[in-house]
Amino acid sequence: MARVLPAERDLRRVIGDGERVPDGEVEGLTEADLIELHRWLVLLRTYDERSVVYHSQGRIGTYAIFWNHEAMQAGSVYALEREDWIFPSYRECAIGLLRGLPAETLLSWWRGHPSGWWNPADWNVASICVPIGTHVPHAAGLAWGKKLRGESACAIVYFGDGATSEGSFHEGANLAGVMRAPLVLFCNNNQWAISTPVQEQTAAKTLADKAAGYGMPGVRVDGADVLAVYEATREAVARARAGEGPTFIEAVTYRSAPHATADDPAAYIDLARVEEAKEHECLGRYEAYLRRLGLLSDEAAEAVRVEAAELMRAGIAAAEAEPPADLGLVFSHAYADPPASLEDDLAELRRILGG
Ligand SMILES: Cc1ncc(C[n+]2csc(CCOP(=O)(O)OP(=O)(O)O)c2C)c(N)n1
Ligand SMILES: [Mg+2]
Repeated sequence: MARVLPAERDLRRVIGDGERVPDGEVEGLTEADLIELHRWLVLLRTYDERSVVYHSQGRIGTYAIFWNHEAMQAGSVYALEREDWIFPSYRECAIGLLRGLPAETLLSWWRGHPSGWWNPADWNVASICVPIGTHVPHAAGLAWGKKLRGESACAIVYFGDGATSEGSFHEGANLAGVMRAPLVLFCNNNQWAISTPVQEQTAAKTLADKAAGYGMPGVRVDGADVLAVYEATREAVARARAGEGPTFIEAVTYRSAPHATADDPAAYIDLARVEEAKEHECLGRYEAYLRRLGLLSDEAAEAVRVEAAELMRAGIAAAEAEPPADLGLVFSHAYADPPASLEDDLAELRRILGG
């Protein structure tokens, strides 16, 4: 048993372990809700596992794996209404699937193809943010705007433990606090920012402690417990809609996959700790919970997996059937009047690559 880090103490949990720790339940969730949440988890898990395979086959580019982060994403989105806005980071790249965004679009994004772009207003899902934390002020601004217009919608913004060291995180959190913006700041604390451990990221005892500095509550949950995440987010959303302002949620897990397909964590991570995290990964834990309640059979689980696998198969086929994008796109949208040197570069690119 690995050492329990401060990050992992006193976390809110609903799902027990089938032995010593009893199962709890979340008021208001029906059996149909519990089963739908399972479908969402499987959808995300399948997207992630297939993407790693597609990357190794050279069919998508470098990919940021989110294996064992699915409970944070599914649990929190389940607490939202369709009118609420989602601001994902690269770690939540596939979260739009939960709103019906096609797998083809997301896979095209990872193929670097313009058919991977979408209009955020069609899904209330902002574009995937790769710069760390720069979307936090965007989300704060959108949420504040909703409040100024007297609308009931709120926003949720996802970022990692490392992002809490970025200026834009602090600017966004401060603005949301001062304006009492209806915003949920959702921190995926997977305890690593690539190779920097959370203990070297902050001198604070917990990341949730940072919330106090912005006058908002900081809540800590087990990030591999989809029901605890759902319940904490539901409370944060209720606060937001009631005009009580933002909430910071710190959802704790342990990154049990490489940072991305270009990373070799064996160079820095505690591999025994990774194995332990894998043993308690969020989908398996939730399936065991559903089975204890008599809500999941082998056949039902298999049917959900087959449905998700089919969605991915169709998605990658459609993404690969897209005609190549015009090379001129590499240079457009940067200048109203492009300098001549760019024209020369484009001509050279066309000569080398054709098209
Ligand atoms: C502004 C900025 N600086 C640096 C990077 C390079 N970078 C990519 S991922 C990453 C670590 C982020 O860690 P964390 O916020 O914990 O998120 P996680 O990847 O663990 O989900 C860094 C520093 C970046 N993308 N953007
Ligand atoms: Mg991290």
